[in-house]
Amino acid sequence: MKELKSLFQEKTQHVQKDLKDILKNHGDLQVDTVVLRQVIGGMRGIKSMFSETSLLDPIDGIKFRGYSIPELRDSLPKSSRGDEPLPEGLFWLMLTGEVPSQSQVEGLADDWEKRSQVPEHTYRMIDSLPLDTHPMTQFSMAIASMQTESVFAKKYAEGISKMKYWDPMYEDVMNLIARLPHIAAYIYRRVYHDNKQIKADESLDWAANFAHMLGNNDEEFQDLMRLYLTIHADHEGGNASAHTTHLVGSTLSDAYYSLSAGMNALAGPLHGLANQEVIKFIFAMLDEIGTKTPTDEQVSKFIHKTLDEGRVIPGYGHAVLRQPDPRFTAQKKFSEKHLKEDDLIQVVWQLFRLVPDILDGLGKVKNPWPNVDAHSGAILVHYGIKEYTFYTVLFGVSRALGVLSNLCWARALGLPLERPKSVNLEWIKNYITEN
Ligand code: NMX
Ligand code: MLT
Repeated sequence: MKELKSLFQEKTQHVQKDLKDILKNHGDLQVDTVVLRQVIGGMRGIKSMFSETSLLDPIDGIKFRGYSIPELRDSLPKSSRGDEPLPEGLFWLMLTGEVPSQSQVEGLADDWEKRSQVPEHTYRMIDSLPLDTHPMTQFSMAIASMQTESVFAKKYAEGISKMKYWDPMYEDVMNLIARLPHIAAYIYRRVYHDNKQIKADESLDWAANFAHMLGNNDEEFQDLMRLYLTIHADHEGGNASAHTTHLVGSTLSDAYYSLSAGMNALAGPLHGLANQEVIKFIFAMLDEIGTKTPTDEQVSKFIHKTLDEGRVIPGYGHAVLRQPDPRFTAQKKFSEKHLKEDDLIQVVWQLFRLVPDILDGLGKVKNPWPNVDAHSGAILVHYGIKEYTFYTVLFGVSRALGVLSNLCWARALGLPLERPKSVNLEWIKNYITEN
């Protein structure tokens, strides 16, 4: 899409100039201090990365280019058949900083549709994997297998100037995003529906077509997918999937290698796999208690038992947030509108009433509130997507929008190889002695 590409280029030139001036005039300005607890404790809170697409506040939650989730729901273009924002619009916003018009998002959806042909060898590679291969493994491998198509890798091999890196990166990113729903739906239908594949419907927007290829043409489900794919897209630069994608990309690996790596980070239970863990936890609880409508006392007992076994309560806690996640709240609002009577949704809300006090009582959990993963599974079950080992793939299709727009920015701004310094125990002991 020429319009988006040239607008992106224009925007990057302004930011490039600002960064150059900032580095020249304020490059030595201190923005943070680092204590040993952070060196040993997962670098929590250290301001050390640059990412334009979104910013996370511990209390207010995520803002995409200054827009909170409720603001996005008001401002981004919508389908004529739904109330939720089109994820195409969020991608445009993250890439350019501007809210697109209706015709601009439609043009972007058309462009992705034109780029959506997945190479045959990728399907063959997926087909060669055992059916019980985790869908995230299939997804990550499928993404890596398409690296044969990388325009960036080809141009780099031909000796392209570093000033032009952004251009083939943009092409790779657009091609990849266009293909992801097709790969994800292929994996879903292969693993859970006897490989009965559903052809794309070119008349639909990106999210609705994905819903269609998964096998559900209910307009409410299509709208849920628009919301889902919008709210999971980005969570500033430091989260594990965004950071991994950025780190790998900083070596000038192309978008296929970088996203595949980012998806491997998302596949961990403390990160994106938590969405599958939440519904597993709820099903195990209901199974053990023997009812779909447990009492508060029964639920509390199960939560305590889980904690006593040395396990975490999935879907609760966060490395940055210190309030209920606005992405949880957005899903709760959707459910209040459409799914109020659903027993499983009621259990999600019951956990929301009970878990925070219990976690608070442990005296060590910094954020006892629900995160994005606490709600999504129960909604998906309602619309027939009961196969929870697939849930993180859905998260991944959305997360690609954020981490890949970041990759475009990184190449356009010429961001360097990321390479922090590590220290060993001897160094730490010497440092303590000296200080
Ligand atoms: N249940 C039980 N214990 C918890 C929880 C929880 N939900 N959250 C934090 N803690 C514990 C944590 O394990 C640690 O214990 P210890 O000192 O014994 O090692 C202690 O509380 C302090 O951890 P925090 O500083 O509060 O949390 P941290 O920043 O290290 O980790 C998470 C953040 C998200 C990894 C953590 O809250 C967690 O494990 N949550 C459950 C998994 C989850 O929902 N992950 C999804 C996050 C969102 N996403 O999609 O990525
Ligand atoms: C995310 O969406 O990436 C998670 O909430 C984790 C994080 O922000 O660290």
